[in-house]
Amino acid sequence: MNINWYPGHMKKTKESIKKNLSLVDIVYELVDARIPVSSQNPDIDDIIGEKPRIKLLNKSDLADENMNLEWQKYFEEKKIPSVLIDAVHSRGLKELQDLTYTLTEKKRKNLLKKGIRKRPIRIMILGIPNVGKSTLINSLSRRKGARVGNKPGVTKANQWIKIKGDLELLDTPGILWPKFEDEKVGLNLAFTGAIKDEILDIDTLTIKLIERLNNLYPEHIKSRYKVEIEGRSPYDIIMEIGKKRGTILSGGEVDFSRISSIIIDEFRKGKIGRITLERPTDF
Ligand SMILES: Nc1nc2c(ncn2[C@@H]2O[C@H](COP(=O)(O)OP(=O)(O)O)[C@@H](O)[C@H]2O)c(=O)[nH]1
Ligand SMILES: [Mg+2]
Repeated sequence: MNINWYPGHMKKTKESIKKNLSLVDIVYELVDARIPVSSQNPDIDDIIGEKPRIKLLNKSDLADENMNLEWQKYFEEKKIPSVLIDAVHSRGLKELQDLTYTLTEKKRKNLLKKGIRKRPIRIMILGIPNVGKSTLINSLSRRKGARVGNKPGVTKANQWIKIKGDLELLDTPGILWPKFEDEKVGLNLAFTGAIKDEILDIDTLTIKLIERLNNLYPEHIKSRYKVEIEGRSPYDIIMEIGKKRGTILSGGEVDFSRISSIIIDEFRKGKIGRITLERPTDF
């Protein structure tokens, strides 16, 4: 990850997030809909505590539509409200706002009862790197981008962005670490591009990806690359794709690394199809 996580840093991060949490009424916890478990922080429940929370299954445009629904069911059973969103294309944001109002209704009423003047409902975003936090902040603040307290001389510490009605968003998201000691998690983060080609060389990563897709979405591979996959090793499949695509070295051999980066890139862009790498039934 581009952030160097070490125990001291993690402790500090946790503390500063907890401080910010005390300022908000509700948390938007962002995960990647293609890998909802691998893209979450292992200590998230402890960090959020009793604060109302919405699990945002972001990049849902890249994930398998059936699996999106399965994951929502899974979180519903765990009493965690969730919304499918696509931060790039601003999809799911209306539903998110409605749910935010619903989940903060009690708080709103309590404030009124105590005679506290109407104040905005405050939100903060939490998530691991590359899960889409900045993109979401931009989408949410696009129309009503006016910043509160963003004047010269006003401390930069906490800036609130008005998003809609009486909703305000903390402009700095809480950046958390994934469960990076887990090899499976590392692979999932590498496949989806959350970790940029740091843990494995691209050739091995692509072999592992094809192996995974052969099990989960064989039809996607066949229809994207028009290759036979039955009885073939991932290595052979990649070689075959290389031949078809003409990624050939001057000696006539397939340029394995080049075709590997093409395949990984196409996967990350959703060109192989909508794919979810984790299944609720495995958890
Ligand atoms: N397809 C798709 N891409 C997304 C979505 N949200 C974010 N991204 C992309 O994911 C990458 C990381 O997003 P960014 O907002 O920088 O992540 P951050 O590190 O959490 O702030 C960028 O290339 C975004 O364009 C989404 O909902 N769908
Ligand atoms: Mg960011």
